[in-house]
Amino acid sequence: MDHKDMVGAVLFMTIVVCGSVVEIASGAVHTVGDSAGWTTIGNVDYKNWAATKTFKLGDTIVFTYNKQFHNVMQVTHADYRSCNISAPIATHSTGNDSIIIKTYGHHFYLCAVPGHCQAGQKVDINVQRLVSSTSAPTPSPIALPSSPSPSAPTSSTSNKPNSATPLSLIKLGLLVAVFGGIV
Ligand SMILES: [Cu+2]
Repeated sequence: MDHKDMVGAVLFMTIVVCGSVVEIASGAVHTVGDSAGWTTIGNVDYKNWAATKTFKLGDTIVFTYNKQFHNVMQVTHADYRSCNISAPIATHSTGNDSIIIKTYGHHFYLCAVPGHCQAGQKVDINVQRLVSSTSAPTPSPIALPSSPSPSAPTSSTSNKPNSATPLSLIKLGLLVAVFGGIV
């Protein structure tokens, strides 16, 4: 391995490591039920808990509980509603389960111990597509008669493509540059 290869390898590793750190740092961690955890004690309102959070792709959902008394089962919407535990999508039972959310939409979880789901130990983690790009949640489409901005001739509502792409493009560009340097 000559010097040029070494430089290329080091650069490549640096990019990989930095990229990973950025991606890890970008995901929030949500402990279900906050300090109460995953339990039937105290009638925790998990629907209310979820409603106070904004879930994004890459976020980590943590279930903390006594594994002697509870578990975590991911189920379909129908099984979530009916507390049916016979066809789980996934089951977790360590007592400290971290689940990274990788897909949009609803993720339904319940405790499969008899009676617990019926008692309210169930939660719906919903990852919505367009979350924080327009930070103002005011639903006022006919707000002010402001003049249309000349810099934005097209629709101002289509702002989703620029959420994740710049970092990826930079990474890709650097990779191409590094490999170009090696070859
Ligand atoms: Cu339980």
